[in-house]
Amino acid sequence: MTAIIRETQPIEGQKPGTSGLRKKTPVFMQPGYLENFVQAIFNAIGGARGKTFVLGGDGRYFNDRAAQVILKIASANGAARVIVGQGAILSTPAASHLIRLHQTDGGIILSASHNPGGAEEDFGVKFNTPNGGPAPESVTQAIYDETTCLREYAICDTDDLDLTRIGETRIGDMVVQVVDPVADYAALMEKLFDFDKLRALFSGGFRMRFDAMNAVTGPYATEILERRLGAAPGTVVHGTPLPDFGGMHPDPNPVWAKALMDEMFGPDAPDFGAASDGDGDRNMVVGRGIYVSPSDSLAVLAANAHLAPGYQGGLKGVARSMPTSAAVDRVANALGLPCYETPTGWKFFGNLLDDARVTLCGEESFGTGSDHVREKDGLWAVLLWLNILAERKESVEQILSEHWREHGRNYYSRHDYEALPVADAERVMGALRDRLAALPATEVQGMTVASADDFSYMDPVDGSVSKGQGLRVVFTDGSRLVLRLSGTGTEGATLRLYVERYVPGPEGLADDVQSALAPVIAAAEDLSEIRAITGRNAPDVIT
Ligand code: G16
Repeated sequence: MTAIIRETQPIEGQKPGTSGLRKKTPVFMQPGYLENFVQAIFNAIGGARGKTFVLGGDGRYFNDRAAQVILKIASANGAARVIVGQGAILSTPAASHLIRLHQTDGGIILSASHNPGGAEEDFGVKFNTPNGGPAPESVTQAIYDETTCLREYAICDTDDLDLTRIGETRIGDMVVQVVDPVADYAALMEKLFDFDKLRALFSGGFRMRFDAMNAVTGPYATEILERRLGAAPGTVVHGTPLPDFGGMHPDPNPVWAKALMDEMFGPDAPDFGAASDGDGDRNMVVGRGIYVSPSDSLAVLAANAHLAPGYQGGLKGVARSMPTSAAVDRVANALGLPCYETPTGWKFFGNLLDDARVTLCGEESFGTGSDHVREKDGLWAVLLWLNILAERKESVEQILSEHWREHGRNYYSRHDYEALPVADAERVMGALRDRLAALPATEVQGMTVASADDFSYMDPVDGSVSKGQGLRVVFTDGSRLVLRLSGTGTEGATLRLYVERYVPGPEGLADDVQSALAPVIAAAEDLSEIRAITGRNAPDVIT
């Protein structure tokens, strides 16, 4: 086995987005593309020599071959050990846990998350730091800088390893430790939740459907829900991870998890439904006949987390991304907890969690998590819901209604305009940005603008500043609209419009969401002319 140095050229466009580098699979499969990026990661963190990393991915097309390449590059760069999930499989939260459990120097996660997978679909590579979380902007910028001047990479000229067998092998001096991808994660869940109570819940006839969307959570959910908790066989559907997710779009929302929604709103619906995404960090929760928006889910979990053993001492604080609704703020206020508002991207929660300022965080994009790892965690959120249901012995609908009665309801929705020409999307953003300064005190659709700005965040722990994180217009009645460009797409630009309206109750807590938000949606069109500029009549996805 020899380590060889290959000459290369910088490749344009290797700038990590909201969550790592995501591109079409054929782009990643071009000669040198993956190699350059991985070498840039190692260069940016001061080299790999003597270090230990975790490696795994969500099993999408090219996952297996990419893992082999990364192992060969790691070895040639002098890494001491790489801990790999069996078959190069690890869910994102499980990878985060392994990075922390073994106190490694970080990890490489192969995933484009909720984006479709396959030979012509999406692939991605993400570096997580030793705290288990996505690399902060300072690190992703350093990686990008490396990609712009890279002239060579090191790689071992050797056969592929057998990653299907648990145990240790080597590439040169580097140990490759193949581990069960599920075991350590499941053990962590057993510590956080009352598995006896959950077993009793299921043996008492509680019925659940978990749609793993042919993605990575299948084996995790089957082991935990069906084997350890005794949920009926068949509780987990689409439980086998497939390289193309069986053609599914593994994004757990009412549009892409339609079969689950139909079942939960149909006759004889189970008590509880949930879905997870490509790499297992997102979740959608549905009760019988009622959908739980991610922002409401975060608020309900914050209000009830103390019912689960892992959180019985209460929460230190909560955090949400700026476009996420303020429902959790109301809970924090009622409980006297600090509440932080960060830019979109889980990486912004890392410092708050490490500094023990918050216990729970969440985002409107179907992400919820806690300080148990440094990623959002889909199955964790589902188990916390189950623990709460087991303790409260009420339905999802009862819990939500009571929550709104107590705290009021933040009606909320996100409208996505996908695959727009970049220039059109930028024109929409530019048009609104130019008007922001003049908006306060003006009237739009019968509402008065209280404030309007381009969100900028100063990390309270390290003082770093992130600018240009989304345009927001807040009205005096607490209604709000936010416009930002997605940082995770691979095709053109995706424009996201987030709309919110607060109703204190007791009247008007059970209205249709889109109708309740109609004035804010109309105000968004007045101010940004999305439809006029893009020529689109309606959003592609509404969540
Ligand atoms: C990633 C980030 C999330 C973010 C989401 C949407 O999720 O980890 O923090 O909310 O993207 O980002 P955007 O609106 O920029 O597309 P995931 O599940 O794709 O890793």
